Amino acid sequence: MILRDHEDTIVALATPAGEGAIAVIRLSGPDAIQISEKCFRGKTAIQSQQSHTVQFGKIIDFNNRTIDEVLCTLFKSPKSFTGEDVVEFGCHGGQFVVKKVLEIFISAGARPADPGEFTKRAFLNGKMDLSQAEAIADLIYAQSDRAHTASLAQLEGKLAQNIRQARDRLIDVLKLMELELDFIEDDLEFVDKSKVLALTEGVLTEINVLLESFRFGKIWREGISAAIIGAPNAGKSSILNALLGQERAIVTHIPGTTRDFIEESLIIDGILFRISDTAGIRETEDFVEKEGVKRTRQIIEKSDISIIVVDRSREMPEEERIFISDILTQNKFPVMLVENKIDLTAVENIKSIEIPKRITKVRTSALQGIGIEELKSALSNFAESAKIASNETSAVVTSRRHQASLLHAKEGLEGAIDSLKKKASNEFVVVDLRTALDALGEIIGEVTTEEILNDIFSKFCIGK
Ligand SMILES: Nc1nc2c(ncn2[C@@H]2O[C@H](COP(=O)(O)OP(=O)(O)OP(=O)(O)O)[C@@H](O)[C@H]2O)c(=O)[nH]1
Ligand SMILES: [Mg+2]
Repeated sequence: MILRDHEDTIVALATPAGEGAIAVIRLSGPDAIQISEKCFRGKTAIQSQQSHTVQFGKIIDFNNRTIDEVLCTLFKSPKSFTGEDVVEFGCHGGQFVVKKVLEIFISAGARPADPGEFTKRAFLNGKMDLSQAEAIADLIYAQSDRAHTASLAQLEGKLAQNIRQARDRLIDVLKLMELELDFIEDDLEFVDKSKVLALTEGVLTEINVLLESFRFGKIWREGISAAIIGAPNAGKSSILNALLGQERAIVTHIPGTTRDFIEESLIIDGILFRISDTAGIRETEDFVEKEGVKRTRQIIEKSDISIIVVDRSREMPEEERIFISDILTQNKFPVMLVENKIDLTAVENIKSIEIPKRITKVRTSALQGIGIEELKSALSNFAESAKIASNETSAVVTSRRHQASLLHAKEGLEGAIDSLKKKASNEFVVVDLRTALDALGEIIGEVTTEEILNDIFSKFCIGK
């Protein structure tokens, strides 16, 4: 654990910047009460105010001028968000007032807080573990129901609980192994290695379950990336607009209208979709076509799902047919097929594509808004199928940082299991078990470096 100098008292605006009915300015630190006292005139001194109560009063500057009428709420250490003395002032929400009040507190001895510093202090004072602190940022930034549920579960400490259990078990194993190391000269073996192996394998299984949960955890937190691809003029931009219910992408009858990559967010059944509209796969010049195909393939590989759009009213060029058949039959990346322009007379071209049964097919007329709801349900079904074994009570890994640490722990455990099976000497097993233990510790902050902390808390907003 890194101990930082917490002698100073920090101040920041805790509500969003800009005009609002009220703005909350928060101070935390050993001098929070004393500094507040200098700038506040209420019925009683803050010193004698009861913790967790509010009193009305005024903020005054050093010339005794009233700056604002405020409500002062006191949270005495250790029963506060940060664990330190915390004073919160509810001011009127004007930008000028806020700036002025902040200036007064700063000249009275407070320091402007760094991003996430309140939460960081809460973590360092043992108010929460690291994964819970991160959950706060996730909760603030949650854009969908699912992201909200997942971050709330993490805030309640579900993930931390699982990690702690796994660590406790590893610590037991390590104690046994290290004890034996002490007696290495005596060539004493008093640990049942098959038991150690079984325990380690048990922990590995749990880690694998958590890693598996990242498949949908990632979706909950970051949403699903869905790319709309297809030939020029197939109606890709029209479909994006129809899904969004607004004219976001430019639609014309000229093939090659969309040149850039457009991405928009859409929530379907509580899941966030990040839908991108791409330039069509070119067919004019040989070179450009190849480039286009290459790029489209890359997009398909990177996206969680690709929506392939074909124009039913147009003969499909051979290259396009081969390309699409190839993608559909490969079964490498999740795709669905949209046959667009069903309001027009269909040509037979679609029939010549081999469409495997597992591929979801939707028929649309983006122009007339037909089939758009079906497309949304298809996307929603895809999201549902991606979250497989999840249930509301099990821990879900949603953060890439946690995934990286879990992968690291997995490596360590696999190494230890390998050494145990090979009957390698204890040192090897111990080193790998320690690696796993530390990697797990990084998730909840039992093992941490200033670097990890700064990286996490710098992503927070100031005042949090
Ligand atoms: N009749 C009919 N026309 C459509 C339909 N969907 C799109 N269009 C028309 O097809 C033309 C091309 O539509 P876009 O949405 O720009 O097609 P795109 O695939 O984005 O084209 P590029 O960006 O050029 O690759 C426009 O004139 C649209 O109005 C449809 O369902 N029915
Ligand atoms: Mg377009």
